[in-house]
Amino acid sequence: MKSFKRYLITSALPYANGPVHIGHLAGVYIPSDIYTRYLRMKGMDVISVCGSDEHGVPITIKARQEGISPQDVVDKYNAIIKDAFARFGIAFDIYSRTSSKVHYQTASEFFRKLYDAGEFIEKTTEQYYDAEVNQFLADRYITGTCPHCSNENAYGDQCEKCGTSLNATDLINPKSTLSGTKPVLRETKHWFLPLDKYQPFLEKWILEEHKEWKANVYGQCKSWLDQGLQPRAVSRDLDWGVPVPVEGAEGKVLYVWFDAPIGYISATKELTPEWEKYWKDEETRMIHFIGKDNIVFHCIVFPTMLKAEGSYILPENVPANEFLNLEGDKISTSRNWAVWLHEYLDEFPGKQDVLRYTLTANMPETKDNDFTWKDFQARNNNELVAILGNFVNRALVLTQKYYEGKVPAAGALTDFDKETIAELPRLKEAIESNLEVFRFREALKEAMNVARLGNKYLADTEPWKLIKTDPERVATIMNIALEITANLSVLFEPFLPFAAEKIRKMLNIERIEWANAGSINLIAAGHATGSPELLFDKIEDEVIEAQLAKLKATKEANERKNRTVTPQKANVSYEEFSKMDIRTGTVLEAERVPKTQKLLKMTIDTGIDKRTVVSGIAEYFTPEEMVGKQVSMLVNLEPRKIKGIESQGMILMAEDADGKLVLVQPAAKVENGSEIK
Ligand code: B3M
Ligand code: ZN
Repeated sequence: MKSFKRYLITSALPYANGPVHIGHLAGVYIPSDIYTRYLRMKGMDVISVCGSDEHGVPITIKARQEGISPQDVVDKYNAIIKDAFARFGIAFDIYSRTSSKVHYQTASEFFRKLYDAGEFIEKTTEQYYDAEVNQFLADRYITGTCPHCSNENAYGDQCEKCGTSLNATDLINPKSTLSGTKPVLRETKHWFLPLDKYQPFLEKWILEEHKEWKANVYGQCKSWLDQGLQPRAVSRDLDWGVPVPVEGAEGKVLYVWFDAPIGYISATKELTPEWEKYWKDEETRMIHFIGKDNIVFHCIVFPTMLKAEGSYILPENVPANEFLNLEGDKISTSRNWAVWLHEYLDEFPGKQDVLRYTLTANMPETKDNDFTWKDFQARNNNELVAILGNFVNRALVLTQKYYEGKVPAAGALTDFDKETIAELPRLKEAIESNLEVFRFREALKEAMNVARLGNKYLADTEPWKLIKTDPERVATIMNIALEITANLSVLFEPFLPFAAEKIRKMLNIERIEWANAGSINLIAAGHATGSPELLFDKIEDEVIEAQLAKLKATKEANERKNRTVTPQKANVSYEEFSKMDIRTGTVLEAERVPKTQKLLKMTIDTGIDKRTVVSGIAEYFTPEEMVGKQVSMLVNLEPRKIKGIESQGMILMAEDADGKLVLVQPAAKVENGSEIK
């Protein structure tokens, strides 16, 4: 085991093309926050850096959608994200942005150093180019037909229908989304990082030396390595990003996944002049908190960059979580299927810890997990209120009642007291050992067990019954109950910082170091506690129903949006239209055509004559329903044989996007044979 002097914690830089939602929180930011707070309480030298990822195609696409500049997009979302993190109490030492000057400089120098050392391969390849707008096209700017499933709206990098990842050149009928025209292939030069050259190094470093990484992370790395790494382009033809700092690279920028992780370095530089000790000293333990879709970049690409540069340390661990779903559905920014952090903070003021608690208890550590509002309510009411809040409240209220708020001195301890007290260091140790290996759910459970222990202690000792007969015993009980409360203020600090602070305020104590927790020597006898208040309050059904209604409205809006209307057909002249002879008629008889699902055979009084029509409407209308109905009918349609029956005309129907048929009828009864024009 290497020894470490300090920690550098990084959290994936959110793209500044939208706000942060609960999926981001559960995947990345709550884990990194718990871990950072824990290390700080242990008195470690630790810094936590983050910031907005402000480059890349997602930003330019958002700008196009909103009709504003990429700079406007990142300014807007950087502000929203930064503010929401601060209100939520995420303990970054710095929240920076990759559009900062320091970052441009840092990223350029980094590239330049690798370039000068001959680390890159220069390659000219053919890429799609939109001649109409004079621009090379990023994969996301090209759509076409998927060669695997024939989906006509596949992207140049992926078909979202069948999930296959594609090359833009695989698409059938490629189309530029910028101009709608067919893109042409054109030669362009780019710089490639030779990951293949670093394969042996990566195999040894990850597969042999980091077997302790989480199974999902290790597994993904292994599968990448097993497939064999290929050189990867680190530049793009785009007008948004850090310019490639070499001659002859006009119009080219660093690939966003090259510049973004360097953002961690830039942020550290901005934070402290001593940044190098966090990045270049082997005694620093660097930990990247990320989501599962970022694994390859943080475990393979960025470490290769750092290794090639030569003066940087590598991450010790890369704890990635899986994804969180919302009410059984994949969280999606474009479908607005999310609980947005900034909205939550507005709608649930003072309830940061309820969301922290729910998301930690459901953290998708080893598999995808689901957030539901009902579970949120249950966790609050049955756990935070009924267990943690209840215990803290009883301890403080009884102290107020019996001792005017002063901590009573303990007398002789019973065996039960001793057993209870002995649980404290054991639970503390269980929290620690889980946190050390990024098992946050388990750690939280153990913290909750401390509150359970307190509740059980009071329930079993029943001080409210003894106060009349044995006040001395009650003093000991309440002393221990208050010591457990003080322990809670320490042990919950990484998870529920707002509640921990409230407990400290109620106890009227300063923050206690982690090392001192687990004992019952945290508050002196005679110490005056503050006034008790409720730690958490119950969340009522109406509140949850309102959130569910909001989601339901989102779902309905999405469904409306998805209903597509068939585009208009080519124009016809009045001449052509007037050739069609459409009349009103009445159905006289109707029967199913035997051995078919859809066909009805009807006799219709057209006003001109009585004739037979076969129509594919049997799934929507029974023969009985049709008899007596007035219909609109194209009477001069060329007769044709359907299942051996000659059909002499066509009944007009309205058909919606789902294929549902509705009769087109005159609004009031008219004579059969009336012309419709
Ligand atoms: N912005 C991707 C993401 O949010 C990306 C992370 C960058 S970390 C250097 O999933
Ligand atoms: Zn497909």
